[in-house]
Amino acid sequence: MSKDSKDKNRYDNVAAGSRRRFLVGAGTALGGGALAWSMTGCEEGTTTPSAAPTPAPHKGQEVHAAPGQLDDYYGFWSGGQSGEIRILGVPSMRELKRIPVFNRESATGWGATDFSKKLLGGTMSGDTHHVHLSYTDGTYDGRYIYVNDKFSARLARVRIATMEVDKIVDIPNSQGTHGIFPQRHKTGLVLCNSEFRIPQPNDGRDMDDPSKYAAMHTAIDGETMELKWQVMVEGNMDLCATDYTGDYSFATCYNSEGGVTLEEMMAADLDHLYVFNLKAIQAAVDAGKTIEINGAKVVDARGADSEFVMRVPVPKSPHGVNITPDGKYAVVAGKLSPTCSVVQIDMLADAFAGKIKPRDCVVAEPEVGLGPLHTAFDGKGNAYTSIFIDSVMTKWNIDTAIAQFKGGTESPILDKVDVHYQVGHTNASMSETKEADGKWLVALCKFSKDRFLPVGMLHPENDQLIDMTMDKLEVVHDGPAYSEPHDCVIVRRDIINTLQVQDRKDDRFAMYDAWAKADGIDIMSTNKVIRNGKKVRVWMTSQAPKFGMNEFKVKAGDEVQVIVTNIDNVQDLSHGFAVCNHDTNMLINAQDTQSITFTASSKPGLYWYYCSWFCHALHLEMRGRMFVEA
Ligand code: CUK
Ligand code: CUA
Repeated sequence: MSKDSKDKNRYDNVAAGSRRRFLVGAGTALGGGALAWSMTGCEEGTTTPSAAPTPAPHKGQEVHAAPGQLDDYYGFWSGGQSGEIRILGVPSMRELKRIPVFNRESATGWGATDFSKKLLGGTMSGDTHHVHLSYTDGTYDGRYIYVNDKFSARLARVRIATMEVDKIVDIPNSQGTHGIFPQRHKTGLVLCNSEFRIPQPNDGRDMDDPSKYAAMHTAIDGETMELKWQVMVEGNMDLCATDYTGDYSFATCYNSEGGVTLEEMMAADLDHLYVFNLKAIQAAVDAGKTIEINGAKVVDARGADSEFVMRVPVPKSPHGVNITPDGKYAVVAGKLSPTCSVVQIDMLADAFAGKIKPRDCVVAEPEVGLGPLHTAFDGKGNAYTSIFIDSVMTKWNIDTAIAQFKGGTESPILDKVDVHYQVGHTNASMSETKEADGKWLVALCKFSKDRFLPVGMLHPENDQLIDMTMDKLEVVHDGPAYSEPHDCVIVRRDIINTLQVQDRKDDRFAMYDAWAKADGIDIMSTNKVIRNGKKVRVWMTSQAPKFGMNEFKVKAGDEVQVIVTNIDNVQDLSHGFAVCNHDTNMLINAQDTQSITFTASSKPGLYWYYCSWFCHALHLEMRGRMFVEA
């Protein structure tokens, strides 16, 4: 038997065995067999590549982008533990750029420049899971990208015009900031879930008393990136979503048990979708009905349902929550239940008013496969749910699922396509807007196993592209990805407009302008060394292929700040500034200014500085001498 067919059999056996169980408990398929299987699908030891059979020619949309041809969509991928955001072209799946966010990056100097250091505050790693763009009137407005840091409870914002981070905010009283989602009716609040429950306040009290732990649903102002309020709830929160009207935000709660071990967290057959009533919360905040914890205004909504928070019971350890493009339904993926729960949003007001029970708002619960995680939409009434354990994408019809829930006999399941392997997030072109267009679906697979040449113990992930314009879903591209994208959004290219040269409008420039004013210099033309005790500030221009200064002198151990302004006014004419043997490099784009501060070597001598980004035929000659005097 070939390795492929052996693996296929093993897959079939596990999947068939697991499907018999409606709910999955600890020690059954997910707890033991299936997950263990997914981790050990390959034989131990070394592997040799064995290619899958050549697929039949694809009959749907054009996938390949020929040389020089542009993609129709931008894909914004989170970078997981790499701490970054990545930009891909869709459908070619070509990686176009990485935006460093919470990570230190050598190429651009992010995390080393003065501005990025100020934003990062010394925390140089991050875990980005969820990347979402700002909205106006239910669709992307092309202004900002928001992304979470799960490691250190932060939210960052990228200005789309520059594709650079312009703000980072710390989220207090939170650990494991995971799901985030901006409001969709306007650029308003960005809601952020803390996944891990902690004592409140977390100051050494109640450390070993989980009954006292709580989690925060936090609202950050998407314009100012300031903390507005927090709502404290008893259960943990995983994924986040907002409606299209500004009334509600949502959080899945997989640990309503309040457990601290795996077994405890998986005990209950029903957990919750938390529904947050944003107007009631805002009214309480405005009326001062909050408590203060570490400077945050906190609405305490623990325990029972209230005007602030309602708990819709859904099976079991739910993960993703996604809102249909028409704004009518929240689709909650069951994770440990092979179902998605469809919650009708316009029934929530009656449930808040006590006229119906929260569970009455669940209007469908189709069986979609084992381990449903996330759902995308085509804007034509169909949903596409990623199924982790079965390694499939399931296409299902929402109206048929609702009819089935009322007793109808037609199956809502329209198609299932194998993906390779263990798909986490999925998303589709414009899926999270009212303009969902049903063109391209991606499956972000956590394991790639035999799909690529072996590259050592850590395999790439496999971001697969699926054509969703035909009756049958068809995988049309394997996209190896470095660890570890969780989520992505796919955005029509006409929405994204970026600068070719810097417009100098970010906060960063106010900082340089203040320094220039203090030093009495013209930032765009002055080349000057200004000494202030042990501190030396070097103002320098760059214009291909020369720096404005061929040499400067400092003393051993000086604190040296170099501020470089790239006065070239030409698209893609970027320079770098690197100082040999000083762990110092930064990128300076056209018409941009960047600054970096370092300590001059304790060893007197000559240290060359040079342009590290290829800019000109005489790029190698673009350098100068830093003399470090005793
Ligand atoms: S989570 Cu990773 S697969 Cu962080 Cu959105 Cu679902
Ligand atoms: Cu300037 Cu290379």
